[in-house]
Amino acid sequence: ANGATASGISAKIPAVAQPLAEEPAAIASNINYHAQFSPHFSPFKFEPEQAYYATADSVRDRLVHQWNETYVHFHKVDPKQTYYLSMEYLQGRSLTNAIGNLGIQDAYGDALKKLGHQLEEITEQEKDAALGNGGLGRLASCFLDSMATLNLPAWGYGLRYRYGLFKQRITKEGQEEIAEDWLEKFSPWEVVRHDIVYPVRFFGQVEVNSDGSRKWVGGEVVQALAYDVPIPGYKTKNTISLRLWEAKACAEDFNLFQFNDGQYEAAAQLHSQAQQICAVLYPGDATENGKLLRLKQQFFLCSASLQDIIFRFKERRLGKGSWEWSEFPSKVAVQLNDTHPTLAIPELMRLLMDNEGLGWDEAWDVTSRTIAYTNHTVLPEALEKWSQAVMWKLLPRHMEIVGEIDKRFITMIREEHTDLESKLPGIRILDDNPQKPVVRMANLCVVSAHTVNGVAQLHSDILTSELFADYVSIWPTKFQNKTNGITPRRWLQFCSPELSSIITKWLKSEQWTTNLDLLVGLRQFADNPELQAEWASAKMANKQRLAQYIERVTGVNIDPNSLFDIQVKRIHEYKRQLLNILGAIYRYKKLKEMSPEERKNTTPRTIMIGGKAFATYTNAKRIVKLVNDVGSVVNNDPEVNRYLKVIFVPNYNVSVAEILIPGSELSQHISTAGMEASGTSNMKFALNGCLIIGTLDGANVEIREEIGEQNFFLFGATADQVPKLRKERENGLFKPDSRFEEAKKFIRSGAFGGYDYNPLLDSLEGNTGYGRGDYFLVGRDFPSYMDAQAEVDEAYK
Ligand code: 4GP
Repeated sequence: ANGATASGISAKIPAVAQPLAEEPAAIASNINYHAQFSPHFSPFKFEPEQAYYATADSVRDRLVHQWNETYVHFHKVDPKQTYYLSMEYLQGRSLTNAIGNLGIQDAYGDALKKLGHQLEEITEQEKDAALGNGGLGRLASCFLDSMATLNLPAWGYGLRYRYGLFKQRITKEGQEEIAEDWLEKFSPWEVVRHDIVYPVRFFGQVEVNSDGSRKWVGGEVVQALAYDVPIPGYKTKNTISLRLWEAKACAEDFNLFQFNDGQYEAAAQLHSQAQQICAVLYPGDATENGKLLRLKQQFFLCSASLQDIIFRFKERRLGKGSWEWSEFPSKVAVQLNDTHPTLAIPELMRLLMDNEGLGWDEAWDVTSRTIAYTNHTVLPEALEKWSQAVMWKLLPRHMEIVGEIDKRFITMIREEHTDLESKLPGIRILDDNPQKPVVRMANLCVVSAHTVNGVAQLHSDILTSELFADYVSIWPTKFQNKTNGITPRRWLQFCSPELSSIITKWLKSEQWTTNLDLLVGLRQFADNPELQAEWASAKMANKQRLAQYIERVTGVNIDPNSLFDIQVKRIHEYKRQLLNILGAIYRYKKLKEMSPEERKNTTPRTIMIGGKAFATYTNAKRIVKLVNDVGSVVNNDPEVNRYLKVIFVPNYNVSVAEILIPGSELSQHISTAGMEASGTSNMKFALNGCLIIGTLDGANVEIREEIGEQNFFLFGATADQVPKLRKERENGLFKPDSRFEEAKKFIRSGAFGGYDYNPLLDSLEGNTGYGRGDYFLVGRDFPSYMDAQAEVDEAYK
């Protein structure tokens, strides 16, 4: 993005200073028009669901208008374009965001009133578009919003999964996954582009032509069809595209002969194979078939997107007379969202060499100046490695290219960096270990991309000092930090209108919505009782809304006067939801031991935990079960449930976050230091006036600097202490705190039911006996965590 700004998008799309002048009456008639003339339902029905679709159609008309203008404008100006390649986008709902960005929410609210509906109820009808898992996918969606708002010429590319992230249902057994049918009816926010179709090949073989050039032929070819989603910027006409690819077979792939012969499945085999590609987000990859399908998905995204990017480049260059391929990197920036789209590297090389006739050196120069890579995690299991055998089978030409990149890298090290020669087995791209030869995708990215970034300062430091340390002396300027961010529109302005208007009132300006630094202007009023009262009343309103939501989805009544303490994110051992629930269990046990008088002096708390566990991640699912079991006991215990409630918030997603975060007072970001690359919900909570309890990890470090130590309850080991502590633990030198032992013992006693929690608890024991070493240092950090929680209780009073 910086590059694009620097290269000068001279003709920015003019900002629309005033919200579009739209009369509610005219909008109402437009909604009516859609209910009748683009009817997806009987035109005689106008229940909230029908009203939602008609409203969305009407909003989309406005978006399409700006969208077309944006395209024409950038086509004429031909600036450098940023292309974000991501296997995940967690868009959430679009209606509130679209009318908010267009500045027409009041007009739409009034129009709907005229039609007998409430805007809030209508927006509730929308299903979340959850084409992602967690932070990485939501970051991609926040970037799209931000790039549109900054008037950047940017595109997002992704896949149009038929089923997004599963719906989480909580039963007596714990988490159950159900297919999320976000396209059950249809999505009003996408437009199919029947004119934008590219062939994508799999399998086949490489042919050598008489001139020595190579060509990939044979195999299977599927069609990539574009579905475009308009992404409006805030208070600007700039409306960019999220282009999602769907896989289709051609008509001739349907075997009529077989069909007429009664072989229905065989006749449609190629069609169903094509459909599998975009069927689900993250197909299980425990089997060989699953691995192949996932690799197919990744290549499908890369190939279709690059063909489209090259097509657009050529189309625009042709209008400018003569041009050179060497100009490509000054017109195209391709950002890889983690290693999932790494195949863009060999695919761009292939397209340039085999289709466009460039030589290796020229193609390599263009590719490496075009591609940049963002790393989102240091967890070894998330650093992708693909079997060389599977790659040769599915993408033979790409394996030739990857092999050549690897060979040239080795030669370069041997000739120019002899000091690194002994490191070659770890830093080269191919791992030729005969037991399991693989391609290391992160190494391919680091070797090929012109920049590599981490997503918070601490994480970027870990990349250069540990994960990618050996590459730093080869390319000292390649490595950067880009701390993550979030859109303040969705995550404050639209999800907490009360708090937003207070901020705007005191700052006497709304400019903070595009320049968050201006929030510092509130500091001078921090002690003003009037502001404090307004602030507290907005927080209370958000807590009440949250309490109503919790009652609706769990049946549990929670007290808005208790401290609302929230941890929501994917369930993972390194994120340590287990530390949180162990703390809650200890709290419960102590409350039980207190006299009624003593209890009155405690700080009543409602602990809410939400998040999805990957379907095959057993320990994560046990944690979900434990939180639910603890909730069942605590919430039904009349002796103490005025002082403590434990809620598992089911089916956490973007729109649930929009209710939870504004109602939060304390939020937990308690990962083992060094393991959470950044975190982004920490930013959303802090932005909503919520205090944080956390470790010095990821973006917590930078957030703490901004919000001040007094607003951050710090505990736990630091990243540089972790390796030594793990060693100590392994060597039996760790002495657990008695509170930690007590909490575990309480669970083992069956206080929370008969489920066998031993395997989960055993993971917290030392390496001696049955333990698995407490790799995430829950035991080590437990005492300081409990101390920090005690400070929280005091502060809340
Ligand atoms: C996540 C990281 O775990 C999180 O710390 C970070 O904030 C987020 O990416 C965005 O950078 N990683 C993933 C993943 O979601 O799938 O690796």
